[in-house]
Amino acid sequence: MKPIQRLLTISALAMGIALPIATHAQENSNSGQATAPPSASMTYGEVRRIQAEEGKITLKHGEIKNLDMPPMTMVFTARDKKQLTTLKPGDKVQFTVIQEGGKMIVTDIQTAP
Ligand SMILES: [Cu+2]
Repeated sequence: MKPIQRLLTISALAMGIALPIATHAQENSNSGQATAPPSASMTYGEVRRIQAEEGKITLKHGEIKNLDMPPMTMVFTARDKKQLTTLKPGDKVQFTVIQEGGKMIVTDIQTAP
C-alpha cells in the first residue's frame, strides 16, 4: 500500500467515526419504514441555553428526521436572533432546522404545548 492510499484509508475511517449520522441513516434504511421526504420538518426539543446576542441556542432535541440526526443536546444557530428573545431555558419548543454551509440553522422556533 502506497503512503497516499494509506492516508486516504485512515481519513475514511476517521470520517466514519466522526460521522455517526451516516450510521444512523443506515439504521433507518434497514428499519423498512417509509422514509419521509428530505424537507425540513418540525422537531421537538427543550431549551438548555440561550445566547441571544450571538444567535446561538442550545437545545436538547428529539430525532431530526430531515437531517437523519438522533436525539442529543447541541448548539444551533438561529437564522433570526429575535426568535430567541422570547425563549428561556427549560422551555419546550418545536423548531425547524436545516443544514447550511456545515452549520445547523434554526429557521423557525416556537414554544410547544
Ligand atoms: Cu443534534
